Amino acid sequence: MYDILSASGIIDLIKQIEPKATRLPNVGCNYNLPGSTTQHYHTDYDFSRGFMIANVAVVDTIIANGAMEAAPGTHKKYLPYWRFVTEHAGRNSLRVEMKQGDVMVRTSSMWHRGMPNMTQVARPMLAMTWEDGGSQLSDPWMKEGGAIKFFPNWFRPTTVGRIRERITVAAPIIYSSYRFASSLFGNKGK
Ligand SMILES: O=C(O)CCC(=O)C(=O)O
Ligand SMILES: [Fe+2]
Repeated sequence: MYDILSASGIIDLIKQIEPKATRLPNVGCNYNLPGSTTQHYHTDYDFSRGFMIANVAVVDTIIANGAMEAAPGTHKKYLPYWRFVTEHAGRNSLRVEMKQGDVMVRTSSMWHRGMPNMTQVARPMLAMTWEDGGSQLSDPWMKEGGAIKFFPNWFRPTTVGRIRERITVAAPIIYSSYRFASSLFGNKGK
């Protein structure tokens, strides 16, 4: 996949937009499971350390299997969550549907959220990411010895993490309120 992105000029495009993306990317996948629920709006990293992302649709990605919702333009200035909410920065948000093989090039600083997968089949989406310039490994594909490894996403698979996740799914407003309040004091922009 990297070779294809390279041959089609997409890696060059990413380096042109973000010259700090000098190394090979970290390689991962967003695996949207059946029965998932709407994620909270977020950015993927601290604003001051924003990095480039190439998401490749490995299957057709539509509303039904959880095409991401993105808020265009929200990467341009640092927005704590409370500002994102009070400035209605997500008002022009759109669902990014992709055909198999489509590539979405974005910055980690653009606000977005994963959406419910209402189908019976998991929806993978490849993610090549250039955190702090790219992977520290000479061969990023040999991470975990080249094996596939599943990682939890936002909530930890511990008792406390599971309780937090259940509360968020049942009453998202509780988690949003917590994030709104903590963003008044923090300065990370996630
Ligand atoms: O899987 C997706 O569509 C997006 C998920 C996402 O934004 C995340 O986990 O950070
Ligand atoms: Fe994300």
